[in-house]
Amino acid sequence: NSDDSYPIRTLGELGSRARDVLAANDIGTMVTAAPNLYPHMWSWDAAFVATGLSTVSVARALQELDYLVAAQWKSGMIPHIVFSDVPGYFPDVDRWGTRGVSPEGVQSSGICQPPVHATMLRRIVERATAAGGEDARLAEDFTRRTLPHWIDWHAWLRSARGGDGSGLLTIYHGWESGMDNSPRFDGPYSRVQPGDMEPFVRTDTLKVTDHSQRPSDEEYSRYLWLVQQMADVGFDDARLPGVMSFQVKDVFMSAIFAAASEDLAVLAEQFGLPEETPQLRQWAREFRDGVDATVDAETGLARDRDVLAGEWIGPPTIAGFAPLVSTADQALLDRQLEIFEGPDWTGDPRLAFPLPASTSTTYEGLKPRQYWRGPVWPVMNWYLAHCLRRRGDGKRYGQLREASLAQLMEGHFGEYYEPFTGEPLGSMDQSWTAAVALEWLA
Ligand code: 9WN
Repeated sequence: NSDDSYPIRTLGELGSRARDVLAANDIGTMVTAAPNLYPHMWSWDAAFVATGLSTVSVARALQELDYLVAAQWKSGMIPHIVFSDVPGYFPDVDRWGTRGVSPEGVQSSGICQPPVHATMLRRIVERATAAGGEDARLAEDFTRRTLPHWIDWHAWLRSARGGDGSGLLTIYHGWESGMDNSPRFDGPYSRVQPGDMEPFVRTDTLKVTDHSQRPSDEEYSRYLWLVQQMADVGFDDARLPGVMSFQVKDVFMSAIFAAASEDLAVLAEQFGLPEETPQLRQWAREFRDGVDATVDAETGLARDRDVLAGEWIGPPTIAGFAPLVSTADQALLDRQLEIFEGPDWTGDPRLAFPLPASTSTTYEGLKPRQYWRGPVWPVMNWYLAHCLRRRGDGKRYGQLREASLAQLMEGHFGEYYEPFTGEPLGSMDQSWTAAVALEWLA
């Protein structure tokens, strides 16, 4: 780790360093999300990590998804954290209170995260099929075996979180969105009043010693209060709407669900469950329409909805680009791309690299160093670019690729980056950052 290892000099070296990061974070059973801060498996991280791993080994990539799917709850929910035995992350499985609720032998949290899995599995299958031979056989066997589980996962999301016909999924915790402290959730969180609960000590602030890069203590007490509210009703899906003091229709997660349902339909058609495809395509349509209907005519951005307050959520965050993921409406797509490339987003001339920040860089609440309140997240850059490429937009994929690779050459595989200086922030050697570096290079 001498100073002359930074920045990285060649793309070849970037690739080999990314592979080293994933290998170092691999504890055998899982690739942990990050070496110190996150010593466990996170649901959506695992999906991105798997696609990155598949550039190295399809077998190892599938093993990652297998480990996640083995933690699926009886209901169909795939939990947001599957715990390893490595200590040091809070809240741990005991604080979650999921023992006896989660499947036997599984240590997990009791909430979910965005369903990017089917989309990433489709990507891995395409890569393996193109390679042929053993890789193709492994991917086919894996997909045939696990398809019912992914379908159950989508069916659970649709029924437990999206059964009201809105075409939008409800989240009961900001952690479920994967964008924990985004200003999207400031309104809903302002109405969460923590009651009596066991005291707690955070561990994240021991690891990210500049605390201004992490959520505040006040935010954490609300996060923990919501965990307690769920644990008090035994994580019973039917009771959550009656007890939870945070309920948001998450537009970005809904778009991911729409796109992934379409990808799952393609896999089902190809690998022996064609009878499932009409249902999957129906969900894809329903949620695509749900997402489109949230768009604010004035700003052109999609919006979340605060269910309890009955209000649309205003702040301009990256979630506003949900239609880039899911829409089939060309005029809406064009408008979104214009905004995406305009001065409030990737066209802001002050940016170190033309990449989307987690909130608009002209938003008055922008906090360029704080987590989901402003930094640029490499994993989001690749996911959005992947969605554009899927639409046939190779040009924009190429532009985002060039900017992303330029950003990553500083060499630390940061969890997130300061938009104007390009400084890596949060955890270093973050697995999904290394994984998307490999995708950009593939
Ligand atoms: C809580 C693992 C996860 C990501 C999330 C990111 C962060 C966890 C935390 O880290 O959340 O789930 O402790 O801050 O917000 O998107 O999956 O990388």
